[in-house]
Amino acid sequence: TFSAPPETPATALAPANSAIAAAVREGLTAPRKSLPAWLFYDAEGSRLFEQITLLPEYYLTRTERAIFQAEADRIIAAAFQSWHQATGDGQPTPDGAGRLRLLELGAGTATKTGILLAAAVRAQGETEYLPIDVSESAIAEACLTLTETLPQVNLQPQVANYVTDDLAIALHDGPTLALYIGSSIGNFGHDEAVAILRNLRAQLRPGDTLLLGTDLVKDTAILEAAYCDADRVTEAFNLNMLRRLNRELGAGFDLSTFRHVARYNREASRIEMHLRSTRTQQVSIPSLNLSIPFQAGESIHTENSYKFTPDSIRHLLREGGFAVTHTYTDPQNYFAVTLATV
Ligand code: AVI
Repeated sequence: TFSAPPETPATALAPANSAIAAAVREGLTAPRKSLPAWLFYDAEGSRLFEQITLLPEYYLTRTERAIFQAEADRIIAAAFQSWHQATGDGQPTPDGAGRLRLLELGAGTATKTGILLAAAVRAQGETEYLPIDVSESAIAEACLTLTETLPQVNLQPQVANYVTDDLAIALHDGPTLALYIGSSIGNFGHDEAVAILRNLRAQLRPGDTLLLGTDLVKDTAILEAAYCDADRVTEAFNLNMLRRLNRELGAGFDLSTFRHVARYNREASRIEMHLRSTRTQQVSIPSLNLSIPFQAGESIHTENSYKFTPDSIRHLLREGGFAVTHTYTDPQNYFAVTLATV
């Protein structure tokens, strides 16, 4: 059992911690325990995720990058083509009207985006880029790198949460190519994923395009290895969530009593990550006046990472208000980059 006396509301914590407190209270007092995946990304979690993207088992990042390297010029040309078909407008004029701008949801540090931006610069010269991210520091880092490497990119960063808030994007007198890459959409369930696409769709006009990066369904062993690597970086990434709760909420998780679990659920088409308690125990979270009971073998569900097929991508996009025009993939068919139009 747990106790949650009303005299210690989550709002008594520092404001930055109140969202965390509410999520932890809700997730750990439910019959099936869970914590939201956004809790992974404190400074240490973001550093560990960067390390994951370099692991030999984690094929996602390097495969998507290779697709961009091979297809960037064609992707930019296809985005122009879609705009041309919908509006009849031709090439950008010398005063800059009709230029393609790039917008990115969850831009992070935008390392792969540079490949697409460079292709846009090759096609039209000066290019506007609107990175949108909840993390101000990630956007600042992205802008710093791009200013040095691609001076023809004109940066219009926006700090916003595209999951919880309506987007508000400035009007533009040419085509917009929106990027939602890195398989980020895979960390949301179907309804939330559709809501994110519709939120974006509401800001776009006929002929604008979306480039969506998604991981594809494949052999279970390959998928599970990507989330359970030999160097145990993903284990550290998963356990860091508990370390964060210890630090930020004063929770008493003993990390040595939780095991990292990553399993592919084929019916649901998703990798599920869990933290499994190796023993029966109570974990106290004094700042929330909670004591959380764990049975031996009971787990906290920390993440879903959905895997797609060409059909499921097309259906998801259609529900979000987009029609697929082009699909780009790698020779092994591990990852898909899909261009869709409004
Ligand atoms: C950020 N996201 C796309 C990653 C994924 O593959 O679902 C997060 C991750 N979790 C464990 N490893 C990587």
